Amino acid sequence: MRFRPADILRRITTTLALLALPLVTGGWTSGPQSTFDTKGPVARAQLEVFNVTVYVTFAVFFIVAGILAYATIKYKARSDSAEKAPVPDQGHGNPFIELGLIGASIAALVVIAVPTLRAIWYTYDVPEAERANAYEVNARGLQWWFQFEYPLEQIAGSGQLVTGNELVIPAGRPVRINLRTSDVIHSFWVPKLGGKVDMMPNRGNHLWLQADEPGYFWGQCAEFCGESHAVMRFRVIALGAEDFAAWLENQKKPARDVVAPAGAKAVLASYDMTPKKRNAPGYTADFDANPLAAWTAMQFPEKDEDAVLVNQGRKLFAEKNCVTCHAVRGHGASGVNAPDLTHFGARTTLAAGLLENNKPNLHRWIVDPNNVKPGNKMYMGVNGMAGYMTADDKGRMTKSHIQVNDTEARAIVEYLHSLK
Ligand code: HEC
Ligand SMILES: [Cu+2]
Repeated sequence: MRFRPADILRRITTTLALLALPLVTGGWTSGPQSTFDTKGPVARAQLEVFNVTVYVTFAVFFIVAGILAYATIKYKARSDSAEKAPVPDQGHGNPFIELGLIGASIAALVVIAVPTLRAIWYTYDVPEAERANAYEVNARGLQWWFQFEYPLEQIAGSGQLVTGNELVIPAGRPVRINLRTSDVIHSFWVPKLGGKVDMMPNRGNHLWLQADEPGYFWGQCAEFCGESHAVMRFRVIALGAEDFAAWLENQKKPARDVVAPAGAKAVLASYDMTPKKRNAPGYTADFDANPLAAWTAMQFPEKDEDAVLVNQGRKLFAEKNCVTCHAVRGHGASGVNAPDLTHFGARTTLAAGLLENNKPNLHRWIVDPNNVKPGNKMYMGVNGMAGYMTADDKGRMTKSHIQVNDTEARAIVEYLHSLK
């Protein structure tokens, strides 16, 4: 088979054009999990290491590919007789070229090593000078969701503040995150802010990150940890100093009580159950356009809250055994195997960042969690607590333990959304 130089050139340009396509269209540089769109110093340090490595390896690639292309075209056999000609005398290498190549390789590695080592030290822990200003939280991985503990925020009678799946941090301050796991290895990663560091059994890892400004960021478990690994997500919400203090104050309060006026009747709230599909399943356009504003709006009780329904839901939450796994501080629920729901109504996502926390999505989750997130522990049971399914006497997951019908789900949704 013979290639003409024009053919080779066409192939090379097509390949390069294909590789460059995501760059041109912004496919690599935007999106909620892009590491190119950095929003904090740790992520920037990591991007810098990536860039330096890319520049050096691209330079090596173009030099080698250029020499190869030059030799291929220039010394190509252009006729049948040239093709059959004997191989010319082979040289034995030139010591200057060989030493030069060794030297150049070492130089290239040094160019990569210097910023790499600097970044390893910088990203390992909060810099000495800023330690006094740092905030500290613990992040714990569980199949397949995240728990966040605030050791600096103690609540009388119930220990430290605990939340799930949404980590709220102060913007403009370094945050040291102690990484723990309750089961297998997970990994903590917030692409725009920093990561990833593994959460290892019996080993205390940590990392730090900082958000330049208030914002809403996506996080993701980055270590394969079982069936729902790919949808083990979380969010980081960075707030200005005042907003952060206000958020903490509200979180430390027990769950909100909603009192129904005497004689009030429930109006069955109706909502469209069609799943909304945009960038991520269940996300609405409003939410995508400004997630931080959507988050802020969720901190306040809903205007059309149905007090009677809320209280029916509160009763059902206990009757359906949701309390065996979930805690709702102040409402008699103190389960420890699942996300704390004390202020669940103020979170923007559900099922570990998988879906927007709106009523139709929450409804789907409560009626049939396995349909939303296959294999999850709310459905399968966890630590000996029966979930929606429970084992029969032969250990098979067959009997359905918790069943929630549509009417009941509407009440539970109203209750959970009242928990601001
Ligand atoms: C066997 C323990 C168990 C029981 C019982 C249980 N859950 Fe859960 N629940 C979980 C676990 C585990 C998760 C996290 C699932 C995931 O994201 O993988 C969860 C997640 C949730 C979430 C989403 C929380 C978040 O921050 O993403 C809601 C809401 C919820 N459960 C409501 C309920 C309701 C209502 C009931 C009762 C009808 C109930 N759960 C019963 C274990 C349980
Ligand atoms: Cu994981």
